[in-house]
Amino acid sequence: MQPELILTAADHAFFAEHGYVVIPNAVPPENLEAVIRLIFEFLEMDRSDPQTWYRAPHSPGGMVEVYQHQTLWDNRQHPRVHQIFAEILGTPHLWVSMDRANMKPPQHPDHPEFDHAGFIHWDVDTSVLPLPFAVQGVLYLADTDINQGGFQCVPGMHRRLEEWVPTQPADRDPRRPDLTGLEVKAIPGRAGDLLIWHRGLPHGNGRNLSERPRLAQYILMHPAPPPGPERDTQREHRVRMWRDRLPPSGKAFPGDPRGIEQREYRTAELTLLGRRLLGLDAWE
Ligand SMILES: O=C(O)CCC(=O)C(=O)O
Repeated sequence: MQPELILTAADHAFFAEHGYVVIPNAVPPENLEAVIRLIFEFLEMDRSDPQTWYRAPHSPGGMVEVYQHQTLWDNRQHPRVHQIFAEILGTPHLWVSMDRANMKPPQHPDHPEFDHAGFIHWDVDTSVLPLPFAVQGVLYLADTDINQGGFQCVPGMHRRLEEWVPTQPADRDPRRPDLTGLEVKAIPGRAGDLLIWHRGLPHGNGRNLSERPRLAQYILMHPAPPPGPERDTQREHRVRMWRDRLPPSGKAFPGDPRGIEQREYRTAELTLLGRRLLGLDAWE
C-alpha cells in the first residue's frame, strides 16, 4: 500500500512559487534532541553554559564538522524525511548527502570573532543556465526565531535567474549574488521543521541576534545515479565515507582536526532504507 502523501497541493504550489517549503515534524523530538546532544558533546561545550559556546573547535559561522554519527544517520534514514524528498523530487530512488550540523552561537560583545554576519550564496555555478532541478535541505533541531541566525534566502529567485543574470556584470561571481535590489528573507521555524529549497535560490544563514544558539542539520537528497561505472565509483567513495566516518571531499568540508569521529565513534547502523540512501544496496 502506498503511504499517505505528506505534501499538500498547497505545499507544492508554495514551493513552485517561492522556491522553498517547510514541512513540520519531519522526525520525532527524540531524534532532534539526540543530535543537539551530539553537537555539544562533539564541540566539548556545555549546552546550558553560554561561556563555553565561544571557542575552538567551533568556527564562527557555526559549521560543526561532524558527519557520520549514528544520530545524523537516524535523521537521514528516517522514512518521513525520505518521503518528503521523494514527493518533491518525484522519485523514491534517492541518495542522501552526508552533511554536517550547525551551531551558531548568539553574538556576544565579549566574543566579536564569533559575531558572524551571515552569508548568501549558491552552491551551484549560476553561469550555466538553466540549472538542472535539484534541492537542498535543512532540519531545524530547535525552534528558530527570525533573528536567530537561521536559514535565509531570496524567495522566488529560482524563477527569475535567467532574466536577472544578463542584468549583472559579466565578471560577477556566479556563486555569490550582488544583493542590490534583491530581498533576503529569514525563515523562522519550529523544532522538527524540514526546509527544502530549490538550488537556484541564493541562500545562507543570518546573524544571530537572539540569546539562543541556532541549531540545525543539513540533509539533502537527489536521484540515485543510473547503474554503470560512474555510479560504482561514487558508491565506493560514499561507502568509504560512511564506514570510515569521513567528511565529504573538498575544502568546503575541512573535517575535524581532532579526528574524534574516526577515533571515538562507531560506524552508523543503517536500516534497509539507509543502505539504499547511501548506495550500499541498489534501488532497482
Ligand atoms: O545554514 C543554513 O541554513 C544555510 C546553509 C547553506 O548555505 C548551505 O547548506 O549551502
